[in-house]
Amino acid sequence: MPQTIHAEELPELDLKEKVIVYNWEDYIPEKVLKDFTEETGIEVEYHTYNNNEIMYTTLDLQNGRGFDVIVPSTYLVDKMAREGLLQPINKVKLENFKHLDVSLLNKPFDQKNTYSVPYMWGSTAIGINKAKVNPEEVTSWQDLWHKHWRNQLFLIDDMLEVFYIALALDNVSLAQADEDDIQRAFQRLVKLIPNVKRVSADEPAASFLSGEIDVGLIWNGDIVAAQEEKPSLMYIYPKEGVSFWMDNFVIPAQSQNIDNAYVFIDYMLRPEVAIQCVEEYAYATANQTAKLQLDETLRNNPAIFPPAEIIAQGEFQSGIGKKHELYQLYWDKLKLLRAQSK
Ligand code: SPD
Repeated sequence: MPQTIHAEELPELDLKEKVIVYNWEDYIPEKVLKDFTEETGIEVEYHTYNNNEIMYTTLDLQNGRGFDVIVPSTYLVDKMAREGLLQPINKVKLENFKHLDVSLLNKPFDQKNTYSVPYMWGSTAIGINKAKVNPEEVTSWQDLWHKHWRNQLFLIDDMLEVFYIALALDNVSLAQADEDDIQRAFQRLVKLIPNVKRVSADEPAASFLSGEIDVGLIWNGDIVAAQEEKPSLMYIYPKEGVSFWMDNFVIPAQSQNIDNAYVFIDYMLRPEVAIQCVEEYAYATANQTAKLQLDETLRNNPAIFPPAEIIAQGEFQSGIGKKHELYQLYWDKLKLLRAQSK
């Protein structure tokens, strides 16, 4: 649903300028958007998605038009840049670019950050309700296939994350996988279907909070943020490793409010703003200055900022080139099979 900070909510301001932002759901606090408008006089027309492919399809249907700032994950930055959907970032216009963690810059999906500015990053692993599930029962991705979990699992509706877990069991990375590997992963995932109760990316922690789900594949921030309401929720890194992703600000080639897009991105790069985003959503910020100023409980939380050995063991997602279509093909087949099995 579009969420707009309307001029009537800020009666003192004469808003002539706007920026149209298309972002993941629950990823920028409303207060940040309001403060931005109050300070800059730029109205934010805010739209959300909860899946990279939905975002891409929406942009495609609109012939690349309609948005000034989007926040795709790694492999979508690569795809969108290759397809000419993005415009190069003029870093001179981003005074706060200097706050970014250099270890998160110049990644293979956008080697010189020509098109993208890191925002937040995270992992996808196993969430459990330890009041109902013994953490010892889910130490490997393989454990999710156990018949004990029949019709009980949650899966995040995120194609690559789901393929990652099946590929990891064959010790194959998302980047290396060829068609045979993807097909084998698909076959494995077909066998997981009887255990799957819900597939969603819409408020992923909601079914854990309601008690409908006690175990599943989920993004770290969503489960960590939900711990405040339900402390028995826990995030587990399986022994085979996990996939890491990063969501990044980009400016579409067809943006109509380019200057305002820069003002918006630079505002989001302010350390004090980045801190508010981590505090609200429990994802790791790419902003090193902000990270150093974070409350220790957040900075030292291994589910938010994973220890080096967990990072080394996992796979940081990158471009997947033409394999995107292949993953999509098998993902659609899986969804169809699941629908038929219900
Ligand atoms: N609620 C915001 C979640 C953002 C998650 N982005 C994850 C992308 C992983 N492919």
